[in-house]
Amino acid sequence: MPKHLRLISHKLCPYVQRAVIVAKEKGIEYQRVDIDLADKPDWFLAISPTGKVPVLEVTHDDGTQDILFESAVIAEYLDEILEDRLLPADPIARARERAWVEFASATLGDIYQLYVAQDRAQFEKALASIDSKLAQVEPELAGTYFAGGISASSTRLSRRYSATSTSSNAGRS
Ligand SMILES: N[C@@H](CCC(=O)N[C@@H](CS)C(=O)NCC(=O)O)C(=O)O
Repeated sequence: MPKHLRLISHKLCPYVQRAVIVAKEKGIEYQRVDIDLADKPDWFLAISPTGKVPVLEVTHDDGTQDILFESAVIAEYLDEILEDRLLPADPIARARERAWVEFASATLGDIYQLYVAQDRAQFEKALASIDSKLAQVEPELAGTYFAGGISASSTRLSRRYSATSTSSNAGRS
């Protein structure tokens, strides 16, 4: 085990949560530092190749440090430094799990597009992409609260976006 782990984070980032979940599940101690992504500190920009969180600063017993970035990589590293792996030992089973992690990354990316859509067409495009991804996982989740909740909230979000666009356009003409 390394001497110290520092997780550079943001309090709302779902990618950070991957690292947090693995660390908590395995009982790994770490220090969390939340930064302001709208005003990234210079020390963070100096160590982060992508400018994104999470970043994990690993301090070894001899005082040397390594910087890890990308949430899936950080999560796997945390899984590997203590026994009782979360990822399966069988190569095919492990490859499958990694593939679904990538799938989840793409889904989170689509959800982010909902927040930054500039117009209704972009918003609908992101929704369609999320729906097509959920359609692939929903058979396994059929009848659960999660599947129904997400579909219902997609519909509500779409309606809310229409209402917001209408009201924000009102008065401009
Ligand atoms: N592929 C990256 C995505 C991380 C990511 O998008 N983090 C967002 C916050 S949730 C971020 O740092 N955004 C800041 C920026 O893009 O400038 C990962 O899995 O770690």
